[in-house]
Amino acid sequence: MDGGAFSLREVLAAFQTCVTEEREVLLGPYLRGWRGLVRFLNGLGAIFSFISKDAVAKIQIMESYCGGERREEYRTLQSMVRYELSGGLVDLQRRSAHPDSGCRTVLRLHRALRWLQLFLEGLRTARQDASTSAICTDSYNASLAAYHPWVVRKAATVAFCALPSRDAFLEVMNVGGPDEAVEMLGDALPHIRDVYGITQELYAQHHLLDLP
Ligand code: 1PZ
Repeated sequence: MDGGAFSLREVLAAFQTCVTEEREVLLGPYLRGWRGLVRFLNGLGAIFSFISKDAVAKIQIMESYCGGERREEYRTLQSMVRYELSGGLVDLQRRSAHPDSGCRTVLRLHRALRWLQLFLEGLRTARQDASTSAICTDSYNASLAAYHPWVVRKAATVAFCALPSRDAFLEVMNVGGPDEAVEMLGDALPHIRDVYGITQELYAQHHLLDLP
């Protein structure tokens, strides 16, 4: 598959398969979705590599839990939270004994998923001649930016300027023409929203939304 054209449709479909009938979030497809997003991001240019590097590092941490000795505990987000909290495996005040808990690592991806949701929604509903970098900046400022120090915000804003026009962006998504791409986003977004909502509620319930 490497190097071959791949479609953002399949990537986003992973977030649809995340949610079980019991409304649990499966970590396998969740991480596969992120892998695909990173691959897509890398295709947009080297300027985004500082972003994708951090995302990959987090995905790798989670993949090692999911493929490790305690993989059963990391089948779903819900089982992970239960396991890590009951085992005292989460640093709640400052990063010390468990700096890379699954809970804090997923929280970073979860916050980025909110950005993705806003960005894709913006892209979907914007006028044809809208600026992708403006949509991206707006969605970033309304979500992730709050958690980033000034330097990161600055670097991110500079990188966003390298984004192609809306039409070109819809094109590289590789789902057909602009109309088809917009339609696909309309189908995919409710599932992303759903995954985000379930995670947000789970984390709020367990007071995990501010993990260091
Ligand atoms: C299409 C344009 C892509 C824009 C992506 C928007 C996100 C910008 C985020 C820039 C920050 C990257 C630098 C790393 C920051 C880390 O400090 C934080 C917190 O982690 P900690 O330091 O606490 O361990 N990391 C994050 O916030 C995770 C960011 C993941 C971004 C994934 C973007 C995937 C994009 C998919 C594109 C379709």
